[in-house]
Amino acid sequence: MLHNSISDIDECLGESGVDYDKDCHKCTNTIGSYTCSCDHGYELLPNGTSCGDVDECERGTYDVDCHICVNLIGSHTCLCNDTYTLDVKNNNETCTGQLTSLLIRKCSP
Ligand SMILES: [Ca+2]
Repeated sequence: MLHNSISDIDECLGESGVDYDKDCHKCTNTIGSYTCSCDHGYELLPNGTSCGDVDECERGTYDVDCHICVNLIGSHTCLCNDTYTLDVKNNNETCTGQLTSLLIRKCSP
């Protein structure tokens, strides 16, 4: 017979990879077990205790300003068309136009 919280072990107070899943980002103790929540860019896997990468490219959840989506573990980035660069202000998840051709001035020798 379980004696409620008295017999419960808080796995979350233990060691990652030993007492709770090493891929569990935020462990929350429950009576008799534990649950996990995952960092941005990850989702809880069906086992309920580990977090896995979300493939934003496959799911099509990336921004329209991302020319070619490249999945990364925990995030994603983009390949940009000519004259565009990754927008660091947007976590490199979009391409931003850089008018580099207009900024290069021809210098007469
Ligand atoms: Ca990803």
